[in-house]
Amino acid sequence: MNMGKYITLVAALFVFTGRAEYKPEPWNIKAREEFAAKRFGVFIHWGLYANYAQGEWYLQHGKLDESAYSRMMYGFYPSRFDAREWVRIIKGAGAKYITITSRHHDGFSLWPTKVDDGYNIANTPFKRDILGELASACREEGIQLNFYYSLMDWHRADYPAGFLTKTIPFARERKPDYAAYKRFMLGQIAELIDSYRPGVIWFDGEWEHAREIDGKFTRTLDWQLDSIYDFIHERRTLAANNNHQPIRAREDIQLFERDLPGENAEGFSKGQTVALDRPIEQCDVIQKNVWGYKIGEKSFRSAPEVVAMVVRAAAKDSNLLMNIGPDGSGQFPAEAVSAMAEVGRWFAVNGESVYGTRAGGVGKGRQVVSTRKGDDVLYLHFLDPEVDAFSFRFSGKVASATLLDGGRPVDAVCSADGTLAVTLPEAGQNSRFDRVVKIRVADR
Ligand code: FHN
Repeated sequence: MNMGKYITLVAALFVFTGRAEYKPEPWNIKAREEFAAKRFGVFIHWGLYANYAQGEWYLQHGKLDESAYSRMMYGFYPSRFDAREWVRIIKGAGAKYITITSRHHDGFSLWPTKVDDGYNIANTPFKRDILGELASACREEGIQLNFYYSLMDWHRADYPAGFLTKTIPFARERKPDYAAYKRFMLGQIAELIDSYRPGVIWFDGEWEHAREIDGKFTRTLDWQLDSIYDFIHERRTLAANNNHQPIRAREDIQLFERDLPGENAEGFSKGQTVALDRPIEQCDVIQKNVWGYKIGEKSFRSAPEVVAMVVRAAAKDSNLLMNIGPDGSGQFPAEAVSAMAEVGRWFAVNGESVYGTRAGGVGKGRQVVSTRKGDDVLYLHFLDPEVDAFSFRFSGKVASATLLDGGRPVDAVCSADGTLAVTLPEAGQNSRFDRVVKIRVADR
């Protein structure tokens, strides 16, 4: 479209809707691209709930009284918290960024915020600025830090309680006032951005006021999200929203909770069409079924499972954000630490087949998937230890085909009918893990 036509179109839209069509700025597009290239991040759900060790929803699931739950602030002392150690483990796993709950639904803030009623880390016996320490450690190690931020709040009286928040026994008088609550959120977001320079503000909880009621999609609160997103963008930070809805113009990253983009296996992504013009991120849990640490949950994902999840996500043009819930002492569960170390060993050898790649476009269900770098390199990921061969339609010429781990040549035979048949050499010792074949495509 030439510039004249574009200006006319924008002007027409402005007259028609009263506002100009949103157009991301160049910094914003660049930040999106850099985010997408990272492909693997670690989510951290941590707050007062870690002390109860019953998952991050314990206040609501445990049918607790909010005033009783929040007293844990006076007993929060994670004596083993060491931001550098967290970052060492995460970086060692091959992850390129961290997204931590600055404030989850329970409303407790992990930094010494000046704009709340005192429900934050500064008033615990621990006192230390957790986000500040983590931000410094991330900066030292070149890891991006992002902040999860809950829109829904189970603690503040001015938050207009939706269907879930209403179920929580609340000792004070509720005085819903969205204007006041929004001012509070913007004050916190400005603090977070100015103090710690995150890459992304990652929202959650909008869904308490946007959901199906009697078969009809209904909004029970106007969150005024566009103005919140503009506020974040003015500060050169990306905005994302885990709202389980189709993406909006101002949202920089499309989020899928526990579902691969376009699949709705967990039922969170009904009606969420896949955005083709935005980075995508799938989040999931390493300690199964919970985000915040739960002492009785013994089931953890293994390293090959985590690798397969990252790879399957990358093969769908998506990042994977794998969650770890530290315990009340401030440490990651031992099972997660050992799995992540193994994941890191896989990434040290095979990382190039994930970082900075795009969807490869060929594959066989969940067993074989692919990623690519431009038109020159295709990576075939053999995720099922039982599958050692794969054929697909291929119009180019193969310059070389090798196993990424060790560099052994791989049989890659082109047929006259335009099929490329790839057969792995004998399965290596590493076959619990994704085996990657790197195919270099010859110049035409
Ligand atoms: O309710 C939260 C849950 O605790 C967790 O934070 C996840 C992460 O994606 N999001 C919500 C559920 O959609």
